Amino acid sequence: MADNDSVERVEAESGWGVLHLFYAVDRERAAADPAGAARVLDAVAAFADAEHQVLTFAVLGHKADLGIMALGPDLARLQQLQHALAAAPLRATWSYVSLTEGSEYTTTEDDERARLAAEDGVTDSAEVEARLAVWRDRMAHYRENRVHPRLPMKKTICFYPMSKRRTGDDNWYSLGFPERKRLMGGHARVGRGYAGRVLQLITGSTGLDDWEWGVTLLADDPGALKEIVYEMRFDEVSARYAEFGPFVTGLVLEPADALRRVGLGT
Ligand code: 76R
Repeated sequence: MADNDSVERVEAESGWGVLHLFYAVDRERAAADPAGAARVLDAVAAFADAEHQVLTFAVLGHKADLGIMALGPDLARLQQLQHALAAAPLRATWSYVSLTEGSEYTTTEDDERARLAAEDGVTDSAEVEARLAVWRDRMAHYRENRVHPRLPMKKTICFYPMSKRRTGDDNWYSLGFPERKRLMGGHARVGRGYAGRVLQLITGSTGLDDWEWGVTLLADDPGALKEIVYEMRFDEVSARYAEFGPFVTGLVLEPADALRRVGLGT
């Protein structure tokens, strides 16, 4: 990837590109290619910079051996990473393309003002303003993390794609905005119960890949991955309106460690 800079950047006006890549190690090619691991490490190192990030993981189960989640503003750089990896002794088993996004259901200032009055009994205008200033700061940070994430190293990762249902009476897209927003409020409440235990990155893929979102969950405790998905199944947004693709789970490791664990490199 030495010619990174010679390729024209391709960026979305809003949102970063996210590529989930899944590979099986090609044992025959790996045995014949002592530089196999170095090819992967070089490709990953050439991709990563202050904005472009890669998480590597050893996959549990037979859907893949190695998982690579790459994200950053430049889709051309993502494609270059994918292309560089094609030279390694790996066989692609699956991939997923999405973009980071803000949410149309995020709490607005008016929502928060109403909540302050209803739940916290705060109506004095000076205090409302002070509370809103803190809230604005937190939300700006939250939105920034969602659209321009820098993912932390957690021990385990789970990735799956999902869509909202569009059948019969259960058509998410024929609901009005206030109803969707109300339902998403319940979803967010369940999610907030996992603050600090599960980090989620929801990336949009409508028009880009086979499902509507990619869901990436990171947690030190693999049990938390199971717990959050289970609890969400009871929430109406998931119980009634969600459809899910395949789930892949892995152990997040530094790239060289991940490669060793899957039998590439020493
Ligand atoms: O305002 C906000 O951005 C926070 C509220 C919020 C939104 C809008 C939120 C909170 N999510 C939002 C949107 Mn979510 N989320 C999932 C899954 O397995 C399943 O059943 C569903 C997969 C999980 C585990 C999860 C976790 N969320 C979305 C959307 C887009 C919907 C749309 O635009 O129509 C999807 C597809 C989706 C799916 N969600 C949270 C979580 C968690 C843990 C939170 C709390 C985050 C926090 O407040 O820190």
